[in-house]
Amino acid sequence: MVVERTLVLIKPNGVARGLVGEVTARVERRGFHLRGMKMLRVSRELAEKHYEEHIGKPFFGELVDFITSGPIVAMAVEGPSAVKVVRDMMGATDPREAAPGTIRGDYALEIGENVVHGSDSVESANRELGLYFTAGELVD
Ligand code: D4T
Repeated sequence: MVVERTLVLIKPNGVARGLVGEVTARVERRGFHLRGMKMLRVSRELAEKHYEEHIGKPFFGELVDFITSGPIVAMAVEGPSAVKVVRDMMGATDPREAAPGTIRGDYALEIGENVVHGSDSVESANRELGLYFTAGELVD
């Protein structure tokens, strides 16, 4: 069994709609452990670092505008194969294609406002956790 850590973000529309408890409960009830959690307002600088792979794409401006538009909740989530399992729980990036029972399949309709983010690889998770948390903000 490979225990991994991944970054989960509850995006501004998820926080505004009162879905913090719902998303967190799903993650915890699945059996994952929270190793860090905070609410923050994402700066444009942080957003551009987080989404650097999308620089130059047509949706990049809107992506940065959206993630900086209000407070988010960031979580460091740990457990077996956390990267893949958490993304499976979130469903497809485009919520219209996300299966019912997934977070996006139950709570979203627009790709630009898809409620949650989950790291897409162990390498991305390590990089992204380092963007959102200092070592001292994570527990073992
Ligand atoms: P995030 O990063 O939000 O978890 O999304 P994914 O990992 O599932 O998907 P992604 O990196 O391909 O896209 C990042 C972010 O951009 C938005 N987006 C994406 C968009 O608004 N229009 C698009 O055409 C695409 C591909 C949604 C998620």
